Amino acid sequence: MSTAYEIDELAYLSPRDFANSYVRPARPVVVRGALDACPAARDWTLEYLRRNAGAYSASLKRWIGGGIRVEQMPMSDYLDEIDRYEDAKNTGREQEPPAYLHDVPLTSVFSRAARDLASFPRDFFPSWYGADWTSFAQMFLGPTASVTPLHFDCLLTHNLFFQVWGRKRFTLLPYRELQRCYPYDWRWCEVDVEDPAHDRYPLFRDATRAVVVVGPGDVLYMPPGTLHHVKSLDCALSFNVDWHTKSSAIKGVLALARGMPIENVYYNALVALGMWMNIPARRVLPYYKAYLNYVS
Ligand SMILES: O=C(O)CCC(=O)C(=O)O
Ligand SMILES: [Fe+2]
Repeated sequence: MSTAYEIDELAYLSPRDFANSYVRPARPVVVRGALDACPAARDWTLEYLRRNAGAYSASLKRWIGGGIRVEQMPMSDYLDEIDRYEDAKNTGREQEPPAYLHDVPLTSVFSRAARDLASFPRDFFPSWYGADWTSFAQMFLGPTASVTPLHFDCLLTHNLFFQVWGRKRFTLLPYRELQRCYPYDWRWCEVDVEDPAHDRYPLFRDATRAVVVVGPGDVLYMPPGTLHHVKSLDCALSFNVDWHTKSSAIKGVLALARGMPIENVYYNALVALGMWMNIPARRVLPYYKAYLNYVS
């Protein structure tokens, strides 16, 4: 049987304890309500999106047969689709769910993200990111039951995941369990944690895993390589920051030898160069930006 993999849940965590007790030993952690004081937690509603980003061309994803299909749609139409789907669900009518607005640059949708998140302590991130950390954030908006299949983050970055509203259920496995999850295409896994088909994927039975539900205001930390499957329990808005330390950036370059795609290595090299040569994040960002729209 699988053995336990514990995730600490805290009501408060200082940046220093975060670095020493979680980042350094590569332990995941959830900080409940860490976003509560930020205007983003209150202001970033569906109505706000309709008013301020209705014309934004939303890049939506569906996972089909081991691949990803991307479609474009104006945000206002996407919000209509979500409304229709959630209404139908609430009255017991089943419909094909809308696709998932998945992993797009946060500031392209929330132009005032830096201001609306300014009260989140920026020293959760290495000082290199400074006040520019929101420019590295990626957002996720999807209907109830949206799923991101099991994977690890493709640059082997640290991940701080911010749940703005709605709930998501994360199933986490440490990187050492990768081979028990039947990986393909560098970062994806064949096994479906919700329906693991043990006869086809027998190694998964013994894989250590943890389940944690994040809700409004919660922040989840995942160390580099953490395998995660994410299921939205409600219509949900989230964002994350994939970030490096000096050490993970170097490891991210050396991962070329372990099969990391060359494009990923390039993005890691940019951050490594920036961090080790003291080139400010805002000067690296123009080159790194393509990663924020990179589907892999
Ligand atoms: O929220 C999701 O559906 C996926 C999140 C994720 O994969 C990430 O933050 O890296
Ligand atoms: Fe991820």
